[in-house]
Amino acid sequence: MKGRFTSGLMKKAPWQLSENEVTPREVLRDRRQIIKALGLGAIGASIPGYVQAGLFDLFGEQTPAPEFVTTPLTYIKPALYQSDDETLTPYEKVIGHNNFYEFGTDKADPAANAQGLKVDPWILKVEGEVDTPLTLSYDDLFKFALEERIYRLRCVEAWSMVIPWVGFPLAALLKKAGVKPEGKYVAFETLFDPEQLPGQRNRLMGGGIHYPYVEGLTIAEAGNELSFLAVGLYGNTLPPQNGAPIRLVVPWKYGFKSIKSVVTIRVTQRQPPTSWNQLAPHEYGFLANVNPLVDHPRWSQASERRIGAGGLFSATRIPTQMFNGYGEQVAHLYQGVDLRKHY
Ligand SMILES: Nc1nc2c(c(=O)[nH]1)N[C@H]1C(S)=C(S)[C@@H](COP(=O)(O)O)O[C@H]1N2
Ligand SMILES: [Mo]
Repeated sequence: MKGRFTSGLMKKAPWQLSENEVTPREVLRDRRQIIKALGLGAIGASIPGYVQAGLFDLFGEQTPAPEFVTTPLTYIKPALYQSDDETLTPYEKVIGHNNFYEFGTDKADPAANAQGLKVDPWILKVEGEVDTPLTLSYDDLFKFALEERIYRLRCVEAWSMVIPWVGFPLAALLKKAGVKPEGKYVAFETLFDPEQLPGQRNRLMGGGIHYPYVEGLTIAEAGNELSFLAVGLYGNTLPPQNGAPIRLVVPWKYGFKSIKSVVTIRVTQRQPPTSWNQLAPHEYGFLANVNPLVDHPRWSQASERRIGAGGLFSATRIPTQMFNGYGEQVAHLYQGVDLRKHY
C-alpha cells in the first residue's frame, strides 16, 4: 500500500517510471515537455529555490547525502517505564519502517531520504499562552533530565512497534514556560523547509498533506505523565527518519499524533487544526485515541501487526488494546466523552 489513499493521487506519474522502463531519449523528451508544460523555459531563473529543487526531484537528479550520525545519550531508566512483558522492536525496524511524509510516503522513504537533515543548529519555540516564552537551541534540548521509556507505538494503519525512547516529559517543558489559565490546548508544528524536506515541495511525494505538519493535544493530555518529548531512541540521539532532533510521543493515541522534528509548541485557547484531520476528517479525528472498538472507515482497528524480528515484513497479528494498553494512566481524561463521536 502506498500511503493511506486509494485515490488517483498516488498513481504512478510518468516521471516515476523506473530507469529500465524508459530510454534516456524518452527521459530527455519528457523533461522538455514538463518544462514547457509548466511554462518554466524562460522564467526558470526567477522561480524560488525550492520549486527548482522540486523539478530536480522529478528528474531524479539529487545527490545522495552521507549517512546521519547519532550520538550516545546519558539518561536514567525509571522502573515504571521499563517493560517485562513486551519484546522490543529491533533497531533496524524502528529506523527502517517509518511514516514521515515530508520524505515520501513509502515506509522505506524516510530512511532513504532523510539522512541529510540538518538538526544542529535547531530552534524550538514555546509560545502562546505562557508566562515565559522559550527559545531553545539544539543543546538546550538535551539539558532536561533525560529518561528512557519503553512505549508501544500503534499506527492508525494497524501496525505497531515497541520502542525504547529517550527524552523528557512534555509537562517538564510546559512547567518551565508556565501555562496561563487561558491555555486550553497545545499546538505543535514540524519544521517547514521545502529545500530540505522534499515532500513539502512535491505534492505527490508528500502524500497531499498541507505542510507544515501540525498536531495538537488538550492541555490535560499534554500535562499527562505519559506525554513525552523524545530526543533519542535505543540510547542514542534520534535518527532523522524518527523525527530528529525532537519529536512528540503520545503512546495512547494513533501514531500520527506523535509529530516529528518539532520547531514550535504553542499553548492556545482554541483547538488547533491537525494535519490528518484536515486531509480526511471522517477518517482521522482530533483525539485519535487507540480504540479497538471504533474501526477506521476502510479497515478494522480490532487487531494490529506487531513488527518484530525476522524479514522486513515479518509481523505477528495481536489484538489491539483500548488506549493502546495505557487506560490506567489516561482513561480518566475521557470520562463522559463519546469516543465513537470523538474518534
Ligand atoms: N512531521 C511528521 N510527523 C509524523 C508523521 C509525518 O508524516 N510527518 N507521521 C506520523 C505517523 S503516521 C506515525 S505512525 C509516526 C511514526 O513514527 P516512527 O517512524 O518514528 O515509528 O510518526 C508520526 N509523526
Ligand atoms: Mo501512523
